[in-house]
Amino acid sequence: MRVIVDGADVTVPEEATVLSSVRAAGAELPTLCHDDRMSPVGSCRTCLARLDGHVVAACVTPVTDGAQVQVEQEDLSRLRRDAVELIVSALPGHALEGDTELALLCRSLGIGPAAAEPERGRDDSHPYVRLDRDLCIACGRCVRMCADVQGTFALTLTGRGSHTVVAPGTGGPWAESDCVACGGCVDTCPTGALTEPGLPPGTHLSAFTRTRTTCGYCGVGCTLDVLTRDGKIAAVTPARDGPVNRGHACVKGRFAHGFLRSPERLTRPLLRRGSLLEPVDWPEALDHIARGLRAAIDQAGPDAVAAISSARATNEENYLIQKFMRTVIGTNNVDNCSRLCHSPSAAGLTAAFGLSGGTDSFDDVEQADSLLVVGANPIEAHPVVGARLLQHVLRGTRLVVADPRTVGLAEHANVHLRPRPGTNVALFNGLAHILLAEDLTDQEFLRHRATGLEELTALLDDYPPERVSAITGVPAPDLVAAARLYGRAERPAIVYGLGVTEHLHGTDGVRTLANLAILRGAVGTGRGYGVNPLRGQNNVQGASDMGALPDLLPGYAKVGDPAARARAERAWGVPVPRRDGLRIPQMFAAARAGDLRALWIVGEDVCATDPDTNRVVEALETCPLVISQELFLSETARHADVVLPAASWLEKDGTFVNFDRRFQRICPALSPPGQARTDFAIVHALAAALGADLGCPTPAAALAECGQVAPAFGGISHQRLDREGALAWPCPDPEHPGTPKLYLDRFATADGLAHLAACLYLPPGESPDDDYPLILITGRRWAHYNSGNMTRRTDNIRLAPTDQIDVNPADAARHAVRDGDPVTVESRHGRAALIARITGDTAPGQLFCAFHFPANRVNALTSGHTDTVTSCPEYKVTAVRLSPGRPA
Ligand SMILES: Nc1nc2c(c(=O)[nH]1)N[C@H]1C(S)=C(S)[C@@H](COP(=O)(O)OP(=O)(O)OC[C@H]3O[C@@H](n4cnc5c(=O)[nH]c(N)nc54)[C@H](O)[C@@H]3O)O[C@H]1N2
Ligand SMILES: Nc1nc2c(c(=O)[nH]1)N[C@H]1C(S)=C(S)[C@@H](COP(=O)(O)OP(=O)(O)OC[C@H]3O[C@@H](n4cnc5c(=O)[nH]c(N)nc54)[C@H](O)[C@@H]3O)O[C@H]1N2
Ligand SMILES: [Mo]
Repeated sequence: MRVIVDGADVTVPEEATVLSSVRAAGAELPTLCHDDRMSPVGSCRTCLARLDGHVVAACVTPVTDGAQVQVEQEDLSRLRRDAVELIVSALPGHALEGDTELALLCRSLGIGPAAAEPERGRDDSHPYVRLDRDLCIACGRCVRMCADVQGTFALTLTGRGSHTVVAPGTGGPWAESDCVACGGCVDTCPTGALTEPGLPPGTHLSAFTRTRTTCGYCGVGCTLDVLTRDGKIAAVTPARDGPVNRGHACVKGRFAHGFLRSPERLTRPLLRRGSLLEPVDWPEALDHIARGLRAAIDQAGPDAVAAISSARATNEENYLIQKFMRTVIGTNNVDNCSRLCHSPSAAGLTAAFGLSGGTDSFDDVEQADSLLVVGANPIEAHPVVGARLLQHVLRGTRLVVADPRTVGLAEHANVHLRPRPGTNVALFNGLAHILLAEDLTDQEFLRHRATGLEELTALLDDYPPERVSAITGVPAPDLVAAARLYGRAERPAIVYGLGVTEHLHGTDGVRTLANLAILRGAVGTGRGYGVNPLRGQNNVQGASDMGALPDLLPGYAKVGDPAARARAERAWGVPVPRRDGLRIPQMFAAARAGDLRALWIVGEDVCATDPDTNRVVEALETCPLVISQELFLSETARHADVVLPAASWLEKDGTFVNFDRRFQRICPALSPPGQARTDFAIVHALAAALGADLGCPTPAAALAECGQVAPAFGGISHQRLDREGALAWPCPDPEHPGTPKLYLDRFATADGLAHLAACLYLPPGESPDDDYPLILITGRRWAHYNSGNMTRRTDNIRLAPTDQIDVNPADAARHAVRDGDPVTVESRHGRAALIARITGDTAPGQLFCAFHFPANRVNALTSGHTDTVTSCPEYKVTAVRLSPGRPA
């Protein structure tokens, strides 16, 4: 529609307000109580404008076609100025210092100085959020940010009249509140009442350098602006135009950067001399490695060398590492932590649909009218996605959560299915049985676009609700209710996590979950948003896309396929080994057997995060040359022969691929400390030490070369990403817009059809018995990240100082364990020491803990059982026993 703003014609969308029309006309209004990320309230009276003759608050007033809006009028300016002056009159002098929204506004209006006496005091209890109550104008933006964007509802306004001020809803200090430190309140505060330590009140932002990059923690891929000065990070702010985060962030991306300047950061290479790791210079370290690699190859051939590439590192680094292994060493022994995580997704989704990635973009998933969230805890593990899902549910979308625990989203679910850990295949078969029995399938889709229905139908006869209920422990009526919510929705979507994959039959779990979308015709059509894994690490999708896998080249071409090898050989100019390489668990087994003679581990703390720690340590101790490329002296680095100091994501140039297949740029905000180098530079140096040249002198050149080897990435370049922003693969040529939603024409399988899978339910690798009567589930907590090597070296340690183990009250009573007690947990494989947290979030007979504090040795408990198809560890099911007190 058309609106006239101060005489000028502007075109605005249907839902436009006076404020958005004014902005569309290129004019500005002060908006002290408004932020586009939340719904407007119109309380501060600073955005007054005239609409068809009436004075209105612009932020809350809609416009109609042909409306006349006036902004530049004498009386309006005076009213706005009066409103601001009234607000400022209650504030103390320091209110107008620095570059807050209020200070800038007052400077532009010539208002000041403020002069009230400070009287309400500060709350500095929290490491990241500081409150100066005297600067609070009770605009409520922080409260709405916490509710409307983050969904934590931790804040409220208390007090009366001019004494109204923000406070945690729990009363008491901020540090003890429900706040999860997303930073949204700080970000929106217009006055400096809420600040973060790096940008205290009075800060002038022009003094900082701003670098746009992508978060290097989880796979969500938040766009962040990093503010630096004098070689240090002052603050990280979420970008309003970030395609996934849209101005939001979480405690990790926003605040957990203190590890960068930790005194424990590695700044020099280390070389083992006896029991000590001693600092050496790069030439000596590289020479030692080169001699070790040559010796390994001379003694036992190139397959005696293996590399674990890093899902924390960039695409370009992963590309270079696999190229190094394949062309300089001559082996396919290269893998990445996708093995421990979503390798069953890669295998399962490829078998079902043809490509190794989620089927739809998250923006689409957010349009679903029914969500099935399975074995995922996005509120803690992918907080920005979790917040978006939660808001979607609060707006009325129906939600089924399938998780043995009462995870954050489960509290808002229409149906919460709580299957026994390890029984997903029975659960999904049971849901499929009901879809068929109640005719909730898409017959047309099944006839033309899918295959395998007959076999599946026959199998599903054996999965009626009663039997499924007996296996899973989920009441039959809940199964029926969940199947109907999914089956009757017009646009359902499935989102899932490690609760599906990290099992003995994880790939079967992915296949049988995909069955639901196929039966319902909710994938590759406009009638639903497919099956979407919440990939874990910042670049785990990318590490696999780049071919850091033992059986697959860049772009998922099979190593065994002569045509694929020929394509790579053309680009690389050397033969590519044809035999599949070792997977991570096989690397350790080969090392223990004496067959693997050199292992290069980049950015993975295998002694903390791989299962059955004692056996991993044995492997490293047997292997003659272990190289750990790290930020810190991790558990793994302690067992290495050479430790190489690496740069972190905030110090690097390149790209990551996020969970919905988007390539995004990362740019260095700082230089690496001391002699630390980027993984990119280290691979090149290692190649040079062996007399080889890998080509690809820059990250941009590496991605360009990758595009020649892998046609799906052929249209993606640094230049284009810098110009256009994120691009979802497949993107085969420079004119291609990318493919956020897959399979609209056909599936990428050989026959173009979606493949239903008839998988029998088989029990998990471990079940409770008299010796080990409880089932331990392991997973994540919000404040720490995986091995914890980074987050433990930030102030997040003040938010969560230790790992706790969740115990159901019934089990706690039986084992004489009270909340906060130290406990010992034992499995067939090892023993761990934890602190008990008594909670009904875990079901009786089940325990839950994270693995963020390696010193507690949680992964000494987990078993060597792995997914039968992909070797992904069964982290989610371990039989254990619990006893009060610390280990003897
Ligand atoms: N704060 C934080 N965020 C992270 C990480 C972190 O360490 N900390 N790590 C990142 C990484 S690498 C990854 S892969 C992602 C992981 O993200 P998620 O997959 O969400 O993480 P988890 O907590 O490991 O597991 C998810 C859920 O699976 C459930 N589950 C266990 N067994 C079963 C089962 O048999 N059936 C079903 N239906 N559910 C089950 C668990 O109860 C748990 O709530 O998070 C990423 N984000
Ligand atoms: N019990 C249990 N164990 C689990 C899981 C579980 O659910 N339960 N989940 C598994 C999963 S899904 C995953 S992904 C793994 C994760 O396991 P890891 O990959 O081992 O965990 P991270 O803490 O992410 O560690 C990576 C290491 O890389 C270093 N690093 C960070 N950035 C860079 C970089 O740019 N370059 C280099 N060279 N180093 C860098 C960090 O200091 C850190 O030590 O853990 C697995 N372990
Ligand atoms: Mo992961």
